[in-house]
Order: sequence, then C-alpha cells, then structure tokens
Amino acid sequence: MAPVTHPGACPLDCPDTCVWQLTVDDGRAVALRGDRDHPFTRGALCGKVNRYLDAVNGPDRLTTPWIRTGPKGAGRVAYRPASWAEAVDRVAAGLRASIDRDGPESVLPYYFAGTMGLVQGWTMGPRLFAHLGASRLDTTICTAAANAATRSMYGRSVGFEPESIVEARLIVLWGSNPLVTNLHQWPFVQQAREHGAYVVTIDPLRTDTAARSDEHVAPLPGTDAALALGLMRHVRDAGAADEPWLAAHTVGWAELAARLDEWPVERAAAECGLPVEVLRRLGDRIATTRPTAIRVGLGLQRHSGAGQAIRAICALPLLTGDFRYPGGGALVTTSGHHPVDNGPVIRPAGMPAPPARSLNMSRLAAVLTGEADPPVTSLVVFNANPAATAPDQTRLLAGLRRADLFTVVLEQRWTDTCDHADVVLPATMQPEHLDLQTSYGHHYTTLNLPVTRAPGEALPNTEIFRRIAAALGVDHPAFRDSDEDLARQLLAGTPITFEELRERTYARLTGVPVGSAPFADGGFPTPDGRARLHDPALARLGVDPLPGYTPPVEAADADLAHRFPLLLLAPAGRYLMNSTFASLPWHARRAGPPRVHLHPVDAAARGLADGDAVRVRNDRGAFLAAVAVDEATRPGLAFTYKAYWARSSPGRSTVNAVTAVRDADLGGAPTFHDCRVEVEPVPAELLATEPPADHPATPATEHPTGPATGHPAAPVTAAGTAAPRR
Ligand SMILES: Nc1nc2c(c(=O)[nH]1)N[C@H]1C(S)=C(S)[C@@H](COP(=O)(O)OP(=O)(O)OC[C@H]3O[C@@H](n4cnc5c(=O)[nH]c(N)nc54)[C@H](O)[C@@H]3O)O[C@H]1N2
Ligand SMILES: Nc1nc2c(c(=O)[nH]1)N[C@H]1C(S)=C(S)[C@@H](COP(=O)(O)OP(=O)(O)OC[C@H]3O[C@@H](n4cnc5c(=O)[nH]c(N)nc54)[C@H](O)[C@@H]3O)O[C@H]1N2
Ligand code: SF4
Ligand SMILES: [Mo]
Repeated sequence: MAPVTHPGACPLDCPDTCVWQLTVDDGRAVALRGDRDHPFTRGALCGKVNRYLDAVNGPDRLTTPWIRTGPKGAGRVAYRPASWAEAVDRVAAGLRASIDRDGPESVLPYYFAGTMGLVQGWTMGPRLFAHLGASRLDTTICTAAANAATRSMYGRSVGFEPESIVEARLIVLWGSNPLVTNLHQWPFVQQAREHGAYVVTIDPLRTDTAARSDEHVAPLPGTDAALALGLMRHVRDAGAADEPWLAAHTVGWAELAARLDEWPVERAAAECGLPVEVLRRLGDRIATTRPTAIRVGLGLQRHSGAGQAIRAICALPLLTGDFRYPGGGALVTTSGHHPVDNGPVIRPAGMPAPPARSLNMSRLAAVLTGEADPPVTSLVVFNANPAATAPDQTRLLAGLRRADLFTVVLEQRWTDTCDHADVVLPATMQPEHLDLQTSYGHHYTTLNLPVTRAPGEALPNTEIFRRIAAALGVDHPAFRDSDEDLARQLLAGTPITFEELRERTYARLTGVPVGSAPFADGGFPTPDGRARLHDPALARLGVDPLPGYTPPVEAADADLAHRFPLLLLAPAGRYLMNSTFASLPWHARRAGPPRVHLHPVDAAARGLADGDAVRVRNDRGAFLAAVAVDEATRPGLAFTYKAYWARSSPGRSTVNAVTAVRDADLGGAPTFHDCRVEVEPVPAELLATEPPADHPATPATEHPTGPATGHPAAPVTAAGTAAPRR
C-alpha cells in the first residue's frame, strides 16, 4: 500500500501544540512535517520535533514489561523482561499490599505533562487512583504559581488572544523566551514589529529572545514584583491610569494605589539591581503606548515570591486599561479559555471515589523521605521523569531507593526514574494512541488518532490502567470506557464535538471569551466580572490581598550568600523538552554536555576559563559541568539548562541535585530558580562520561517490524483516519 499522510498533534509540554502531518508506510511512521494550514503554528515544527521520529522509531523504545531482579538504582541490568500478565499481577499485588497494610492513601500516583494529551494523561490513571482512594497529586511542578495568581486576579488563566499581539505597539516579553519555548508566538511578535511595535524582554539572562528584542531589561532574579510595582507607580504618577476603566471593571484600585505610595521607582530599581533610568524609560513607554501587550512566561514563576510577582505583572495592564484594545493586556497561559473540565471524567457520577489527602508533587523528595504521614509505600509514575526533573534530587533518589517503597513506571524509554522501579511498563507514543489536546498557548483543540503500530507490546496508558484495574478486581463500568469514550467525555460541556474533530482534526474555541479584546468591557471570569487588584480571599488565607513583593529566600540570605555566592537559574534549553529526548543521539549532540555559564568576572575570580571542569554545589548536593564564560549573564548570576539525565551526566547527577524543595508564596509551586551555589574547579577527567555499562545500548528486545504482538493500533480506514478503538 502506498504511504498515507495523517494529521495529528505534537503531544509535548509546549504552549504551541502544533498540528502535524505524519506519513505512514506499512504501519510505520516514515516522515513528519508541520501542518501548513494551521492558523497558529502555520507549518513549521521546531528543530527537536523535526526529529521526533528518532524517538518513535528509536531502537531504545520499551517493547515489553520489565521486572526488577537486582538492587534499585543499579540500572537496566537489574531487570528481566516479563509478560503483561505477570507484570500486571505484580503491580496489583504491590498496590494491594500497600492498601491492605497502610491504607489507600499510602498509594501515590505521580504524573505530569510528558504528554499533554488529556486522554493519556488525565483520565483513566487519575480515575483509577480516585476510585482506590489513593493520595491525590497536587500537580504543581509547572504552572501552579501562575495559575493561582491569574485565578486570583482574572478568575482563571485568561488573557489577550496570542495572535492579537500583532496589534500591539509595545510588547513586553516578561520572563519568557519564545524563540526557544513558544516558537510560534514569535512570528506574530515580528509582524507587530513590522508595524512599528517596540519589543522589550525582561529576563535576568541575555537569551536569544532578549538579544533579538529592541531592549533587554535584566533584573535580578525573583525581583519582578518590585519591578512591576515600580512601573505601576510611575504610570500612576504620570497620570496614565485609566480611571474610568478601572472603576468599571476592577475592584481594589484605591487600595493598590495606596500600596504604590510605598514603591517609588528608586526603591524598585534598587531591589531589581537596575539603573533607575531603565525603569523610568520603560514606565514612560508603558504610560504612553496603547495597546501594550505583556506576554508572561513561566520561567519567572519558579521563585519564592512568584505568585505575587505574577499578580503585580497582571495588575499593570488593568491600570493602563490595555484590555480595552485588541492586542492589549496580559497573557500568562491560554489554559483558562479552554472549557474542558476533567473533574467529572476523573470522578464520573456514580463511581465511588473516597476523599483523600493531597500531596504536592514538587515536594516529592520530602514526601518520600518522611514528610508524608502515613508514608507513601506505593508510587505509580507516568508521563513524568521525576528522577531528572524534580527538585532536591539526592534526597529524592534516596526516597526512591527505599526498600519499603513499591514503584511502578509507565514509560516509552528507559529513564533515570525507571532505574528505581519495581515494574516498568512499556507505553505507546503519540502516533500509536488516541488523544485530545487543548493548548496553553492558543485557542485550538486538536484530535490525534492512532495511525501506526506500537512497537512490541507497548500499550496506551489508558489500557495499562484498565488492566491494572481489572487485576485489582475493580469492576466498575467506568474502567471499560474506550479512549474515544474518554475523549467524548472530556469534550462534554465544550462547544467542540468529537465528530467535528474527527472531520477536521482541530477546532477553534467559540462561545468563551476569545477573539480580539475579549475583556474590553470587563467580563473577566470572576463572580462579578471584575478583575481583582485586591483579593479578600487571599487575605483569608493569610496572604497579602494586594500584589506585593516577597524577596527571594536564598538570594536574600546573607550567611548563604557568603558560602554560596552565585545565584543559579536553570531555564529551558532548545533541543530538549524538559528531560524528554535527552537520551537520543541527535538531540543529545545538539544540546551538548551540561555546562554552567558564568560571567567573565565570576570566572576570573575563581581562576576558571571556558571549558574548565567544575563542580556546582550547595548544601543539598552537587553536579559536574564544563564552564562556559560569556556575558549572557551578570556578575553573581550563573545558569545552566534544565533536565539532563543523571545517568548520562558526569558524576551521575544533574542541576536538580542543587535545587530546593520549598513552596512559593502561592499555589504550592516549586522554586527551582531560588537557588544559591558555589562553583569550584575539578580535574578535567571527571567530565568524561562513559556509556553507562549498567544500561546496555542494545535493547534486549528488538524493535519489531512485523505485526504488533500486543495491543494493535486501530485499523486505518481508506479515508486515512483511524477507526476509533472500542
Ligand atoms: N525547547 C524547549 N521548549 C520548552 C521546554 C523545554 O524544556 N525546552 N519546556 C516547556 C515547559 S515545561 C515550559 S513550563 C515552558 C517554559 O517556557 P518559558 O517560561 O519561556 O521558559 P523558561 O526557560 O523556563 O523561562 C523563561 C525565562 O525566564 C527567565 N527567568 C528566570 N527567572 C526569572 C526572573 O526572576 N524574572 C524574569 N523576568 N525572568 C526570569 C529565564 O532566564 C528564562 O530565560 O517551556 C516549554 N517549552
Ligand atoms: N531545574 C529545573 N527543573 C525543572 C524545571 C526548571 O525550569 N528547572 N522545569 C520544571 C517544569 S516547568 C516541568 S513542566 C517539569 C517537567 O518534568 P516531567 O513532567 O518529568 O517532564 P519530562 O522530563 O518531559 O518527562 C516526561 C516523561 O513522560 C514520558 N511520556 C511521554 N508521553 C508518555 C505517554 O504517553 N505515556 C507514558 N507512560 N509516558 C510518556 C516521556 O518519555 C518522559 O520521560 O520539570 C520541571 N523541572
Ligand atoms: S514542541 Fe512545541 S513547537 Fe515543537 S512541534 Fe511540539 S508544539 Fe510545536
Ligand atoms: Mo513546565
């Protein structure tokens, strides 16, 4: 049969959610390109996903379940392949033992956005754990501070329409690096520029985005709230507050105006480590330019005062009345525009779901080493690689190696987390399963149908959880729902239908506040439609009801500053997606080995030259890296990229060995970027990494090319769409 091309969606944790066209020959994916007609992503995939088929067709795909036979942490040599029947029985026995001995809350699922697909991520797995009465996972690792802040101020995470930024005359990219992390937003920024817009990037680091902006403002990390308060003060004093709009569509302007009395630009500039003229100039621009669009990234929220910082930034366009104009206002994520509610899908009416405690995923290292009472004795990980991505790695790995912890990992390839599992279960990838994607960077919903054969015996997460449910003796009809049933349930209550998506792959939101200037006349998703500059609900939680400034914890600690003089950021790198792709040869080559970037002043003070080997350390742990000396950063501030894998890193640890378990001010969010370290030279030999002998390069099970032996992919119909699996 001739090759056939099918539409689908990129599943990665990226705001762009590209629509792609995948060419399939004899059940195997052979080519991938972007969908040129998609209104937001317009045909180009990013570099790392242009090579996505390396991941799909890689010889290192997991094709069979694995059961541990040796010590935890000893690598894949400590495992043997097993049949699904044996593996699922082993999982059920492990979970049952925890439940019987320690109660259902001793079981903890740990999952995030390894796939952003709602069906494979947020349906059958969470449903099973809800039904068991397992501990609930508070999914804070990425957007918790931003969500709490936008919920407080705007009602939900809503803002201007990403495409409408073309209308803006001033664009502020605040703690956001779209050229690396939100690529398809950039052409809209460029289009605005062609019409005369001025682009300012606010980032402590000179990223590609900062370098290609008209102006780069580089505050000290964690000081954005002070910056926003100072700018608001300047706007107010310039007489540029939009009093009629504030009166009609916000609450709390009088209280905020009084707060601004405390924030002369001189104070703000001193907190941010910026010349006062920089604030005055930016304040003047904001005061005089309508519309101003503030595109807020997620990187700036990994700080102790992040919630209030985002509240302060989100208050600024309320002051200027920018939401009046197409292209004006602020946007953190578009998530709050998508009306999908997975609550009733996880806990369907009529399915028993006992109440249970919540555990904060960002505190996993603490949860597994004594913080949880009763302790967690079973952990089921899917769509995540916490051994690489969660903070306080040394403590976390000690927790994962506990003899009394039973761990199950559902994965596509063998990660650092798999090294600590009792049972590893092989999962399908996007071309092999059905999924539904909303987006945190635009207003389209996309359907992805299975169009290729899964390798070996890999199964979709949903099917794995159905089998575990059956092995546990759970006999509720909710565990017989097909993936299409789940997708339909997710779409219930939205203006988008499954049929429409099957026909056209993606659909734009309608009937919710979208389009140009959706909040021109207020109508924020708060009970009274007004945005809340002052939020009494926060006061009831003991939190400052006004946007305020919480200084970073480690930056402000004098004793710590003496011992660990450098602040360390670990933002996103271009060629990896969190820890995804870190083990693939092309991606690993492009990403290069771990490096820590130092300002020439800091390098010289330590006698370090470009390329030297160093240990980056603090009281929590250490990782090894090569030094990169450049002026992308300022004296006293170092950076590296997030989420390498420990087992392929020198010294077998990564940046998360130095990051802390500490909650931000709102949402229980993590504070990866509030981190002090010292950097010291080590012998160059320490950087040499051998291919790990405990992870044989040749998989024990060959990647099959014949018919799948496990769960077959849905048959592909003549029309080129896959028949839904029932
Ligand atoms: N290529 C690639 N793309 C990705 C990812 C990836 O790993 N690789 N990750 C995805 C995920 S999970 C997410 S959440 C998004 C994140 O998307 P972004 O938020 O755009 O990315 P980050 O690199 O985390 O952070 C953006 C910038 O915030 C800056 N920053 C750090 N601290 C501060 C601060 O205190 N103030 C200010 N103003 N800026 C600060 C960092 O220097 C960084 O350049 O990207 C997604 N896209
Ligand atoms: N130091 C530092 N650490 C950080 C950050 C930072 O800025 N600095 N950023 C944080 C942020 S923003 C985030 S979002 C987290 C992300 O952290 P994680 O959620 O752990 O993300 P990934 O590292 O991408 O791991 C996702 C895993 O899911 C697997 N996967 C993908 N699809 C499927 C599927 O369908 N089924 C199954 N079973 N598995 C699948 C992939 O193979 C991959 O191994 O990392 C955080 N860690
Ligand atoms: S990672 Fe983002 S930019 Fe790259 S293809 Fe996926 S959705 Fe598009
Ligand atoms: Mo994230």
